[in-house]
Amino acid sequence: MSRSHLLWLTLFGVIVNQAVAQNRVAVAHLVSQNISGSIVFTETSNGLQVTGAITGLPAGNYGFHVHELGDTSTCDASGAHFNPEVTNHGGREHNVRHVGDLGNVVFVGNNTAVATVNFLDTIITLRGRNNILGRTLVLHEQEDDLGQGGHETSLTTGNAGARVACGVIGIRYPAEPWNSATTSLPSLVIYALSAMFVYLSV
Ligand SMILES: *[C@@H]1O[C@H](CO)[C@@H](O)[C@H](O)[C@H]1NC(C)=O
Ligand SMILES: *[C@@H]1O[C@H](CO)[C@@H](O)[C@H](O)[C@H]1NC(C)=O
Ligand SMILES: [Cu+2]
Repeated sequence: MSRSHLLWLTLFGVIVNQAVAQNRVAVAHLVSQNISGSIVFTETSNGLQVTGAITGLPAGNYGFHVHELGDTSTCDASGAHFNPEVTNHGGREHNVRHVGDLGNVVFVGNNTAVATVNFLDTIITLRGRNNILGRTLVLHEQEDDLGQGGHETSLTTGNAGARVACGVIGIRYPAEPWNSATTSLPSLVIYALSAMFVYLSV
């Protein structure tokens, strides 16, 4: 086999590898004395779809963020907002926001209020620099003012108050390693075959 064949084979392997890279899914469970909820993060071609439901708070708006550490020994142990670009706090749809700023969840209902969560976010990811895997999803006791409340903590936390529930964001799918940008079993097979051809040809 010639070197140009090898080059094409390797290129083919890389392209197929990209094509078969699976969409990743992560999950976080928010549990405390009165609160119960599960939030799922699903990769799509347009961003990360965030879906789920939370119960246990009165109707209203409550701050909802990804915090930087995966330590939930207490919700305070999860550190500050995930903010790799070191910006001011903002709303989910603002140009200036922490990566972890997901705005508010809205609880609706009189006796048993429920927050239904369903939005697409183009900033948080499950790979690369803004990967939220292993960090913590936090629900606050107050509304996030999205940086616009004029309070001394508006530009750092949105003045959202204490943390009432939190959960580490973990792998739901696939079970195979997430360490490479494009992991999947078929891609590993293709790389192994490419390497074998290179070995046999030299
Ligand atoms: C849970 O709800 C009960 C009843 O409303 C309340 O008394 C209690 O303080 C709540 N617990 C927490 C941690 O908010
Ligand atoms: C809450 O109760 C009020 C009055 O009882 C009613 O008009 C309203 O529709 C209820 N809201 C929800 C979300 O159930
Ligand atoms: Cu927060």
